Amino acid sequence: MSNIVVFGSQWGDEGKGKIVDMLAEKSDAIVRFQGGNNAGHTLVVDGEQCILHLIPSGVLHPGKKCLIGNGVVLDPVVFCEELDKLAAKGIDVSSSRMMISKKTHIIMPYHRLMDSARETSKSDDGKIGTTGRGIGPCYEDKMNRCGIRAGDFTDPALLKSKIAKALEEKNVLFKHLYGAEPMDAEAVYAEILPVAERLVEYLGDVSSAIQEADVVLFEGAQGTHLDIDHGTYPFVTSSNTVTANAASGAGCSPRELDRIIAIVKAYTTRVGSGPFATELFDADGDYLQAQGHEFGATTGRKRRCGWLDLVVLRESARLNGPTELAITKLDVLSGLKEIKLCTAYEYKGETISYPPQEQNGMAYVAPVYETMPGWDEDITTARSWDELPANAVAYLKRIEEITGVKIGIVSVGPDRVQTF
Ligand code: 2SA
Ligand code: GDP
Ligand code: MG
Repeated sequence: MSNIVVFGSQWGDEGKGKIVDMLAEKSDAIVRFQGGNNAGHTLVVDGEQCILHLIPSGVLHPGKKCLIGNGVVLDPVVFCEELDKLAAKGIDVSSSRMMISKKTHIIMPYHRLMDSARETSKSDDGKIGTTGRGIGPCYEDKMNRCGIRAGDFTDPALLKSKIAKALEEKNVLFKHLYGAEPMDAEAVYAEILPVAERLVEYLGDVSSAIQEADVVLFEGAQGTHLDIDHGTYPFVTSSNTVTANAASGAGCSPRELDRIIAIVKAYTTRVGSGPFATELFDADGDYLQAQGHEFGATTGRKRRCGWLDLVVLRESARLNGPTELAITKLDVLSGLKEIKLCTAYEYKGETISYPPQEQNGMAYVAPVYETMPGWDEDITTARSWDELPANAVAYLKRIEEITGVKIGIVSVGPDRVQTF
């Protein structure tokens, strides 16, 4: 059997969690390789909803290994809360199946404070609209080579000295630049120590665990256009969300990545700031938001909605090399008279097929649309292509045609079983 990578091909919230949960049944291990608890991955099984932020979306399948790779930034307090919530539902979250790489970087309270202080200090048009979870500041410390890693939890003296060192610099910024209260190193250490001690038993060598599993499912978070290099910079997250990072963020060779599944929402959403060419500000946009229940799974923010952008998908295909597409939320489009697809952009007097490369170029493109007829039927009980209305099939076929990638999975509702 071959390993699988699941990634978001738009701006996140494509329904990765649902598809990972579904594919986990036939996998041995599920591994997160980037991002942190900014992610909100929603699973629905027998009508019961479960939102995961850090723990891989395979956890509801007994016995599957759940791994946190080195490329993740982990808030240990949130991780413990998630363990406790799942345990209360009777799910095994013991260290016999859960593992955190010793190389995973740790989100500290001062990262969360830095995240919110920075956002508050920015003018409205400069705000990124982060989730406020401390993601960016934690990755900054990683790159600056002063981060705290999960492996440091085994050495309290080292942990204490790293906290003190980090705060020497950050407290100057808090006090003099952001007008925030400086943090006390002793208090931060005292807060983190019990959580650190609890997590020691979960630390391990994720690279080896991947080698030992027959089928590994790599679970991407956020989406390609939030990638730190390839996304709509600076309105992006602070990690590489593209599939190439599945290997380095989990600790294996790119040759281990076989089947690559692009998760594509049948329309487009974005949460947070940043350009969004096909965004709708009319009744159709409201319809997508309401029918799709488009609210952030972590922050509860209303998601911005718009038509499917195939320029965005073409770029995702180029960057990620998908072997197939998984189209989600097709059911949300039922009831629309006409559906639009953006096939190109007008930009600086030219028609272009890929997003502009210069910073914020996406803010100045005008979408070129194709219009297709919609359908009225409720498709949430469809379990094969044959059970879809002809117009829905035509819409899917057009997506295949323009992206040049075949559709392998179609999702017509939030529940695990609403898929074919
Ligand atoms: P951050 O917190 O530094 O990663 O924020 C930077 C940008 O990345 C966006 N971002 C996301 N976009 C979509 N979904 C995400 N997860 C949650 C969800 C979001 C929520 O599942 O709905 O609940 O609001 C996610 N995480 C980060 C973020 O909006 C910024 O634009
Ligand atoms: P992720 O971050 O990519 O895992 O996606 P989220 O969980 O943040 O958002 C996707 C939302 O759509 C969740 O509420 C899912 O339960 C829901 N969802 C997933 N697939 C479908 C689908 O095919 N149809 C409908 N109506 N909802 C879906
Ligand atoms: Mg999400």
